[in-house]
Formats: sequence, structure tokens, C-alpha cells
Amino acid sequence: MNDTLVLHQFAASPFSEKVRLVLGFKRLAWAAVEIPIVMPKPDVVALTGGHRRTPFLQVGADIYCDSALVAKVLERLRPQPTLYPASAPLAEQVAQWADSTLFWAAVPWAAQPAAAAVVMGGASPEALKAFAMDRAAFTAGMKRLNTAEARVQVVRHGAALERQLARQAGAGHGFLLGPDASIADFSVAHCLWFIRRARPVAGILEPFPALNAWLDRVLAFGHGERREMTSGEAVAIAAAAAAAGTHAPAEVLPGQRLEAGMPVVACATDYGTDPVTGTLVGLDDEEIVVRRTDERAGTVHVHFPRAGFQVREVKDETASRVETAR
Ligand SMILES: N[C@@H](CCC(=O)N[C@@H](CS)C(=O)NCC(=O)O)C(=O)O
Repeated sequence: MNDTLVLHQFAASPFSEKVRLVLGFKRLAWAAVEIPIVMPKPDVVALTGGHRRTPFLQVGADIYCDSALVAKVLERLRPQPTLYPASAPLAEQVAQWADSTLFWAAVPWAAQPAAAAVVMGGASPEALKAFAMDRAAFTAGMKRLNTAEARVQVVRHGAALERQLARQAGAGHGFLLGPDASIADFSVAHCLWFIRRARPVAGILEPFPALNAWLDRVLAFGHGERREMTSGEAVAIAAAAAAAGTHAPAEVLPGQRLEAGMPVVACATDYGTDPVTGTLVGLDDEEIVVRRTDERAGTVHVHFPRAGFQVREVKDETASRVETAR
């Protein structure tokens, strides 16, 4: 089977940068598919079944959504150096804070009108307008900070991170939670990377020397061994693996209130909540696995983390008949 690690990502995406840095930290070789920044994303949907968030990792006919789960998968494939060192027991919790609270302060600051074109890699006014409309729909129902509110929060979080990193440096430790890098470093770093990228407003980080020195250190992990791949090639890899039936082992553990073979729908609970329907093939405390079939990609297993996602049985007979007939 083709076990190439294929990361579906785009250059300006902070969560993609988080995973690119993790790939660098673990010195992995991978293929990058540059996906569209806005909808429509036909090849993304062929692989995920509707989940549109960036990034996701593909290994053959297994699709892993959400950077938190992607990090776990990369850890399974290459355990050392670890993202979850014993020296940082709160690493996942701090990462969760950064991926939500810090991220949603960094984004409105970095994407404010004075910096939007720069942060989006020199996008035209038309492209920026399309981007703003796309993301308004993507985050509908979510209360987003305005620029003034974002400034207050970025300064507040920046000052706290500065204090923490200065203390770590005083103790001879190079990383956020101690002597070892952890997933928390990558989750905080991608938010600040995005602010740095927004050059006209990046000065907000200047008063924080310990934070800047640490950010340089994390970004120096680099991106590993990257090559480019088209989305068509990635879909063909999925179809070949699907035809060979080579999916990662998945199991619905007892006591999860849902059973293998049930028609289900899974979706994120915060934003970008587009549902993915299919048949439940895996469920434990860490992961939801849904099997679904696409005309071009074949039968793929779409994996979601439990944290931040919901899965429920589809009671509607029509939906379940459609999936069972496939
Ligand atoms: N919790 C998700 C968040 C992902 C996320 O918000 N990604 C942004 C890009 S950085 C996104 O999906 N934007 C909309 C899109 O790419 O269509 C993760 O960790 O992967």
C-alpha cells in the first residue's frame, strides 16, 4: 500500500503550519497538497465527505481530520521525539487553549484590514472579499472579536506567555512547559507565526523578547522533507488503497452507546460544522471513524478526534439505506 503521508493544507493556514512544524520536529517525509482557501473544494470533499477544515492528513484511504488528531497519528507513526513528554503533563490542555482562545485572538488581529493582504500572501481585493464572505459563513453563529478586542487579548496572552517563557529560560528550559518541546509549543507557535506573518501589525509581539526567542526556536524545527502533490494524485492514492481494502484497524469499543455498522453523522461542535455521514466503524475515547464511499475516492475511513466533535446515529431511514447500499 502507498503509505505516503499526504497533508492537505495551504500556505497561509496557521493550523497547517502547526502540522508542518510537527512534521519537521519528527523529521518526517511528506507530500503537500495545496488545497483551495475558500469553497468549493471538490477534492477535499471527495476525501472527507463534507468536512472542509484545513488541514487534514491522508494515509492511503484513511483521512484524519483536525490537527490535534493528526498530531496523535504522527506520534503513533514516529514516537520519538515525543509531542507528549512526561515533563509536560498539561501539554494537551494548553494546546487546546491555544488552538481555540489564542487562535481566535490572533486571527482577527492578523487579518485586520491593515494586514489582511499581506497575511494572505498578497491576495487581491477581490480574493480578500471572497475570503471574508467564505469565513463569515464558515463561522456563522460564532461571536468573533473585533480588532480592538483582539489587540487587548493578544497583548494579555503575549504578556502571560512572556512571563512563562522567561521563567523557563531562567530554569535553563527552552520550551513552554519545561525542558522538552510538546504539542503545546506547536499550538501556541502557529498562532504567533500568523501574527508575525502579518508584518504591518506584527509589532504587537515586539515587547516580548523571551517569547520571540522561543518562537524562533520552534520555527527552526522546519517542515521536514516536503514534496508537492496534486489533489488528483491524492484522490487516486485513496481510490487504490480503498480498492485494496487497506484501512487502518478500527474498532467500536463496548460502552460507547453506539455500535459498529450504525449509520451515523459526525461533525465539529464549534465552527465549520459541515456533517459527514456514513457507517460507524470505529469509536473509542480518542477517535471516531466513519466509513463512507465516494465515486472517485472509493470507500474511505474518515477519522475525527472525540474532543471538539460529535457523532450520533442517523435515524432517517433514507440516509441509512443510501449508505448501506454502497
Ligand atoms: N480545530 C481545527 C481547526 C482548523 C481550522 O480552523 N482551520 C482553518 C484554517 S487555519 C480552516 O479550516 N479554515 C477554513 C478552511 O480552510 O476552509 C484543527 O485543529 O485542525
